[in-house]
Amino acid sequence: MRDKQGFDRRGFLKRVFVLGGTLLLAGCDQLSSSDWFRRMLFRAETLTRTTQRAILGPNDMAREYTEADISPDFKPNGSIDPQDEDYLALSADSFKNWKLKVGGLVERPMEWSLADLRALPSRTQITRHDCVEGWSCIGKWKGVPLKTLLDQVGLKPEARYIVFYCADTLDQTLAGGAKYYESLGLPDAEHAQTILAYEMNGQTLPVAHGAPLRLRVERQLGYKMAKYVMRIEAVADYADIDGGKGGFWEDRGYEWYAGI
Ligand SMILES: Nc1nc2c(c(=O)[nH]1)N[C@H]1C(S)=C(S)[C@@H](COP(=O)(O)O)O[C@H]1N2
Ligand SMILES: [Mo]
Repeated sequence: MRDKQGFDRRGFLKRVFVLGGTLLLAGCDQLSSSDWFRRMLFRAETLTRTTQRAILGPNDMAREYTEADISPDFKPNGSIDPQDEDYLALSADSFKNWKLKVGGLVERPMEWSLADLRALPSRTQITRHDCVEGWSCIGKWKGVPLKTLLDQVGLKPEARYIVFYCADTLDQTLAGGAKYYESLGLPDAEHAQTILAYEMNGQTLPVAHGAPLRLRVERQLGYKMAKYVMRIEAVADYADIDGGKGGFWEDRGYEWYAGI
């Protein structure tokens, strides 16, 4: 982003945050007479992690914690016991007949059973989950990086978003029977910490937390992390899916990009 004078503010802010106070102080005398710099300084004080993350770029990693930090009771939220018929049929035999379908704008649509997914290289991460409702819990997640699957199916050049279709109807009255779904842009979909988790805290993923498979996208809020994932689709646009805003909660007013 360049302003009228051609000054690259985003690049400047990035260096300020990367190098810390040194650059800020060094540049201060020359720049403090400029109006926008005073505004920027004011904003810098109130900058949230949201903005810092956005400034630091798509490959910035979310903080990872140690075993000792794991929350003794990780709060399950939203759907915690889906009663949808298809889901009950699959959970009845421990998801042996469940398959993750990946299609849409891909070269080779594919399906994976849980055993297939477990046989792929995995990533384990201890991260903090922040819910928009104002609580956080730290948990350990093991799963397959989403990028591994996307590489296998081969995204077509038109693919811009990855959509996750879930098994659950969150609330019949609230949602009018709509199933939960979510979507990510490619930078978050391909991020190293974006995994499809089948284990939580060393155990098979419990139903309350999204069995058999749930998304972890560590630099965004909890509602982006689709649980009970059945199908994944690469699309050019999500405007024609359900309410058109890219997710169950987005269709009900939440931000599509829920950066933290
Ligand atoms: N399919 C589905 N995914 C979902 C939800 C849901 O209701 N259904 N709730 C979301 C919200 S708001 C949060 S905070 C997290 C909760 O994950 P947890 O149950 O593991 O705490 O799941 C997210 N993913
Ligand atoms: Mo949430």
